Amino acid sequence: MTTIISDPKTPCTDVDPFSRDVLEDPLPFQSELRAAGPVVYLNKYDVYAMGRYGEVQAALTDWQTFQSAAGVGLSNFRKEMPWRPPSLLLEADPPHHDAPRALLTKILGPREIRKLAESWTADAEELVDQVLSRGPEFDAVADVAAAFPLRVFPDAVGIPQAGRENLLPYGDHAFNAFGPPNELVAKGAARVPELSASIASQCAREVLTTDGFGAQIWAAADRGDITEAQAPLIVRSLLTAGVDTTVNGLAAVLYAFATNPGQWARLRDNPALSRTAFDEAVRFESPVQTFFRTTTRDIEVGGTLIPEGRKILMFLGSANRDPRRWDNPDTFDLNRDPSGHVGFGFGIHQCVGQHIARLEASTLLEVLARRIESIEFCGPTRRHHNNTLRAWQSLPVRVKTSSTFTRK
Ligand code: OVM
Repeated sequence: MTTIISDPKTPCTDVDPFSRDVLEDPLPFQSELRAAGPVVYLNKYDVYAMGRYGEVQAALTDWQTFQSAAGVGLSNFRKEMPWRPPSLLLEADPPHHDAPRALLTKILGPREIRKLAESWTADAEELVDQVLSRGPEFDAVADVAAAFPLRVFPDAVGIPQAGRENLLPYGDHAFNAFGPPNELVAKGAARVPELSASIASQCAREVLTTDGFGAQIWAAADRGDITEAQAPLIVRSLLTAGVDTTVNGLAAVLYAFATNPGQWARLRDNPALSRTAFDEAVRFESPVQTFFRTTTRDIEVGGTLIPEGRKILMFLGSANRDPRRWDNPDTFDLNRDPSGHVGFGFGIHQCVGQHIARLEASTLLEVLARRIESIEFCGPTRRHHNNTLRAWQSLPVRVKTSSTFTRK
């Protein structure tokens, strides 16, 4: 260990939060992290970490001190070449961040996207009917949580059919690449040239439909709100951030309901709870577990002096289960007000697609709640390991369909 920690009072740990053990079940480590102190040093990576809600939320709010422009992964853009051109949103700060952010805030705003609700409900009905017509057993990940976003989101962006099979693998690698260069990253590296080329080709003006989010981004370039060079990278942000995240958000809420039948009954009684349910699942499971920030100056946090230019790992998932902030944090509870969770981040970088994610979730959940009386697992559930995502590989379920729902 060559790094000298400037503050010897800072607790440290040799545990690797990106190890297979911790990825399989991060909760015990996160509990120890919160107990150890507001700031903990991760010896293996020579970085700091925060796991308590208060400090995580405050640091995400203070973008001037905790910048994103040096990269939100472990690797520092100032020292190492990034694996792809940096995102103009995620990996930028004001003033560069402003125009792309303002554009997506408008295009993906709650009012703008309301017109999608009707067709997404019809899509959800068709998908769910199709799945149920094959019998009461299916995989809630492949058949529903992945199938639904892949059915509605690429169309909403306006990308061609060809290459859509690359969206999930590309996102999986992008989220792995925020972590350390471990075997998960190595496994994805071979396909980077192919996947990057495929995604880049889907961001070009010529291939996009005239009525999607992609076309709206290019129209902003025509108006001069953004540059022509920025447009394809902003489309790329939608394709990177908008698929694996929603797939795992939907998987999270389906898992939560399968393990909490009483909560499913509550949703069926009151489908208007679908949005609360989704946000509670995002809090409970935190599909995006972590992001790094980099200090722009020396900053003291909870008695630890973090020097300028250091990486800090923000544990969103840990903050979302911090008992200092949440009553019974390990309970999935539709009675709770989950707002304030940091599962979408917090501050100027807070997920700009969150209204899209909620619309996907609410349209799907409302259809499922009408058609399905009960959900239970009928086989072993399997996690998918990713350096950043808390993900599911497989959730085999058996459902009982509603007696009020009859097929024609
Ligand atoms: C982006 C991007 C990529 C991954 C995640 C994300 C959660 C954004 O390319 O802008 O936000």
